[in-house]
Amino acid sequence: MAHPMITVAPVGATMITVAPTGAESSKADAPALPVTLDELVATAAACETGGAAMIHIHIRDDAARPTLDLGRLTETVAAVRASSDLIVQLSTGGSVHDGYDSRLRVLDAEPDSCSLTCGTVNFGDDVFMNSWPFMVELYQLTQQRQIVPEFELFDLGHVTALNRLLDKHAAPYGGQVHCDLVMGVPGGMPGTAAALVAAVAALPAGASWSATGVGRSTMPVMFAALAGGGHLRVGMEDVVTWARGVPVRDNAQLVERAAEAATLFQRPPMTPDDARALLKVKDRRGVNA
Ligand code: KMH
Ligand code: ZN
Repeated sequence: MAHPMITVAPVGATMITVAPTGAESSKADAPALPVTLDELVATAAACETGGAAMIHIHIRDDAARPTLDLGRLTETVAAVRASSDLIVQLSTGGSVHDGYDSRLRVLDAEPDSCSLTCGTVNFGDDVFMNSWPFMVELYQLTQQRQIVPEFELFDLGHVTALNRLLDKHAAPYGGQVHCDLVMGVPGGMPGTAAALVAAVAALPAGASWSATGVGRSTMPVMFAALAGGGHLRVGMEDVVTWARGVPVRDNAQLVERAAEAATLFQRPPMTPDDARALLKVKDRRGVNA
């Protein structure tokens, strides 16, 4: 019989999502940032080996600037799908400078999953715009196209907006509500265990969730997420510093650290196939092959 003072640790495996590029860091400041298709494909393979199950993709143009060019996005989805088993998630957030129309068009590239941010948030000196009508339009498009949305939650109010979206516009494609808490953005919720607990408590019943902490909140958020039974997102979109004054070697290094932490926590990395089953992803492997 278990000792009454010993609480049961969260069980099951940990889904690790890698967000390798983002739209904010420059190649000049972070040379290990994958910005070409070849770099992204190599990153996907290395991160899958390291324990990732999903990749959250932003792409860059020939000058390494963020772009939502549909041709490039389509080519990227096909290349990553052909060279890895990772769930391919495209960002519909883009950069703070991208308009709603080009963000909606991302779905034409037919990813397995896409991000869907549940509200506007101050983003450093900028504003990341996500009006209610835009959220609804994007959500309905994911339902029509059978793409699994990942609800990006930068603030506690975004959790309220997510619940409103589900109440008014039914379940997502596949039926599983999956969220990602993006914490520590200047303007959003802080990357602390207390904020994570508050956000998780407000999630819809049955939702699965991961969390990522931007910058120096990466470690506290990782361990708080493991302790709370959540999944992990890591990658150079969110952090480019390994330790004080030490740049990240590459994305695989961040995935390997997350895999090590999850394994230590008795919740080892989930395979891409198990993550597909969890998120109810439509199997598009073979499409565009
Ligand atoms: N680059 C940020 C402004 C997403 O990918 O959906 C938005 C972002 C969220 O990264
Ligand atoms: Zn992103």
